[in-house]
Amino acid sequence: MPSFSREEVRALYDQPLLPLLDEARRVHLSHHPDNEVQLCTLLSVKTGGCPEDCSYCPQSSHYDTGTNAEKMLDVEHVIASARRAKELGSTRFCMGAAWREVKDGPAFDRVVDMVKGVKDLGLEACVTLGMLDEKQAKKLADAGLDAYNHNLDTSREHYRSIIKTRTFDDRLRTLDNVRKAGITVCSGGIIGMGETADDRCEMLRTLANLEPQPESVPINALVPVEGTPLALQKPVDPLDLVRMIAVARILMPKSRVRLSAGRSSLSREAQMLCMLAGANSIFYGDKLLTTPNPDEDDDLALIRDAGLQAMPPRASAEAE
Ligand code: SAM
Ligand code: DTB
Ligand code: SF4
Repeated sequence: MPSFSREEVRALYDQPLLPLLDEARRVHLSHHPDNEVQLCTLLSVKTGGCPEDCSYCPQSSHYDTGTNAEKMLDVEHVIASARRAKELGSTRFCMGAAWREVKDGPAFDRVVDMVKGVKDLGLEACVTLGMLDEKQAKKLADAGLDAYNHNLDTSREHYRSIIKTRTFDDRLRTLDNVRKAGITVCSGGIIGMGETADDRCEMLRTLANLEPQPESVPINALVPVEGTPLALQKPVDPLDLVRMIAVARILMPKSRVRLSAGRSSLSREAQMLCMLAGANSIFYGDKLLTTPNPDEDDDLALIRDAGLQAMPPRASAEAE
């Protein structure tokens, strides 16, 4: 099992971009020769009013962002959205709730029903609901859930300046509960939050040293949202995103690396470089959870022009 050192990861990250891309591409092609990009659709099933204070998040009740607490969606609405996503070509449906943690009761039971409904459509199902204990994870696994998204977001050190209401260890504990329940792990992070290159490397190192490694690694570029403490952050250099994806690809050869939030401010060229660096999934559909995402048609054109193809539904029944 890999156990990467700080120095090893930093040495990878510090390579000049083209040799780094060569290596990432080589690793990518030897583990993912199919040239496929998985399309995943996100839906916020419970928006806003979150008690956590994540500095990047429009859904935190600590900040005045214009995103307010809404009622939880009903199961029928969610299944109708999932059906639409499937018709448009998505093979994975990810449902998000602005919760600090899962609490047993009717709201959680409703999520369980949503998962069952999404699975009945033959889609992969992923949820992101905040912290979770082992019993709750087991309940989701029994409903057929394929993956649980819970991002580390940044390095252990930088974490405390981004989020004060929970710890990095809380995060790792939930990932452990998810893993023990037999659900695949989706965990990644965000760049553009004032972190250093060391923070970026440490985040990737923590993910890559998990045993087993996460099956899914979303790499987000901060979407700056007015009202959040990070609203005025300098936009990330797209080549930093490329670099981050390349290092993730090399450290986690088998994982699906997802080019996640932030694509609306990237050129087609930058997105293609991300795919060259090893990204083999995007969020598809004109909305992420609360912020915009590129139009479906533009994304299909991008994939076609890159000579790639959308992953067909065949693998959708099995977990990534
Ligand atoms: N409340 C749950 C949690 O925090 O795990 C689930 C929902 S939360 C919105 C899921 C992830 O979205 C966060 O971990 C973060 O990585 C990402 N995210 C939230 N706001 C973002 C933003 N403005 N830009 C980029 N990524 C963001
Ligand atoms: C992830 O890493 N990115 C997605 C998904 N996992 C849940 C969420 C991005 C959210 C971007 C801000 C918003 O739309 O609210
Ligand atoms: Fe809440 Fe998740 Fe947003 Fe943090 S990232 S404020 S936990 S919804």
